Amino acid sequence: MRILILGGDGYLGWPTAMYLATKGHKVGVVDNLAKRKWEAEVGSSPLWPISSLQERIKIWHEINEVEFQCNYQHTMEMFVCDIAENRHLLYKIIEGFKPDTIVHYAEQPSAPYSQMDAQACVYTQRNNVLGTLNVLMAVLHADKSIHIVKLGTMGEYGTPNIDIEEGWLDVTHKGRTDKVLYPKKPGSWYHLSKVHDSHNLEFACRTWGIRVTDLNQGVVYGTDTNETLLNDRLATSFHYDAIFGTVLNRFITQAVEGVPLTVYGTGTQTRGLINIRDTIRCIELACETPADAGTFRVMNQFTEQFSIMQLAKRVQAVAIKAGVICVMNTIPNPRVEKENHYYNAKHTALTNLGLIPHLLTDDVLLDIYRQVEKHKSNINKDMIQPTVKWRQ
Ligand code: USQ
Repeated sequence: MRILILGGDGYLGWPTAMYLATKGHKVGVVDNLAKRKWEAEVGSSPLWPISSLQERIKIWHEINEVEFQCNYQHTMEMFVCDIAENRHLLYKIIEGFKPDTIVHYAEQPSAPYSQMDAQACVYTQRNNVLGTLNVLMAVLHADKSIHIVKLGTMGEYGTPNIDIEEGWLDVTHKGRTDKVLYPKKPGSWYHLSKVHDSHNLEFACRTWGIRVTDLNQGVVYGTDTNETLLNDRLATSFHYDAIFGTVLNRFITQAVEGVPLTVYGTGTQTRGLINIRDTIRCIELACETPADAGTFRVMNQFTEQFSIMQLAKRVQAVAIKAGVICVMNTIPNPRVEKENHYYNAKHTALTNLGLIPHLLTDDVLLDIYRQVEKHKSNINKDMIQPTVKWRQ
C-alpha cells in the first residue's frame, strides 16, 4: 500500500513509519515539526537526543541499503506541512503521493499542555480540529476512496458509569431504539478536541461516503520497536516530564532517578494501557482492513487496564528487583477527574483482527527501566512535578 503518515516525527508516528516501510509499504511522512517547538516552549526535552526528521530518514535509507540490499520498498518520502494551516499544500501532497491510506497522528497530544492557559487551549483545539477537517477536505478533493486511520483516545469517553463500547451505543428510549455515537465526557481540552474530530469524521462518512477508522487509544508506554533498535539515531522520543510524559514512562523515570512516584490523588483512577509495539501493529491491522465506504469504524486501542496505584506498585516492585529503593507519594490531584469510578471498556475489535498483545510483564517493565537507566544523567528533576492545574 501507499501510506501517508501525518505526524510522522512524533513518539508514535516515527516508529509507525519505519514499521510500515519494513512491511513493504511505500511510506510518506508529513510533519510540521511543531512538537519540537512545543517542547522548547515548556522547557521539556526527550530523555535522549532525537535526530531531526531529515536525519532519521537519511539514516533509515542508509541502513536499509546495507541490511536489505536497497529494497526500494523500504524508502520513505518526507513532506513538511502544517496540515491545520496549509490545506492547499496538503491537497498537493495527497494528489502527488496518491495514498491508499492516511494515518493521522498530527495533533497536539498532551492534556496538561491544553490546560496550561487560554493560548494553549485555543491552539490545541484549533490545531487538532482544523487539521482533521483539512484531512477530510483533502480526501474529498483528491479521492474519496482513501482510507483515513485517525488516532483518537480512550479519554474521549471519560469514565462513565456504564460499560464503554467501541465508538457506538445502541440506545432504547421510550420504546424506540437507535444507534448513536457513544456519549463522550472527556477530561481535558485536548481530549475534547478529539471528540470534536470524531464527530466531524462521522459526519463526513455519513454525508460524503468516505471511509474512516477512529482508533481510541489508551495510554502508551515503552520506547523500543524492532526498527528503533536498529540504530540509536532511529530512536523515538521518550518523555518523562509532567506535560508530555505519559504516566508509566514517568513512573519508570522517577524510579530510576530515585524520586518518589507522583501518584495523583488516591491513584484509584483506572486507564487502558498499550505497549508501543502494539500501537504500530494496530495501525497495520487497521490499514490492512479498510473501513467500508460511508463507514465510521471505531476500535478501542488498548490491551490491559490498570489503576494508577497498580502501575505505581508494579514499577516499585521492578525497581526493588533492580536494587533501588522506590517510594511513592500520593499528591493532590492537579487534574479534575474521577478517582473512584466504574471502568469496563470493551476492546475486542483489534484482537479480532489479529492483534496479539505484548502484555505488561515485569520483564517488559525491567527492559524500559534499563533503557531509561542508561540515560539517567539526562533526567531533569525540575520537569517531574506537575505544574499545570485544571482548576483555575
Ligand atoms: N497520572 C498520575 N501521575 C502522573 C501522571 C499521570 O497519577 O505523574 C494519572 C493522571 O491523573 C491520569 C492518568 O495517570 O489519571 C493518565 O495520565 P497520562 O498523563 O498518562 O495520560 P493522559 O493525560 O490521559 O494522556 C495520554 C496521552 C494522550 C492520550 C491519552 C490516552 O498524552 O495523547 O490520548 O494518554 S487516554 O488516557 O486513554 O485518554
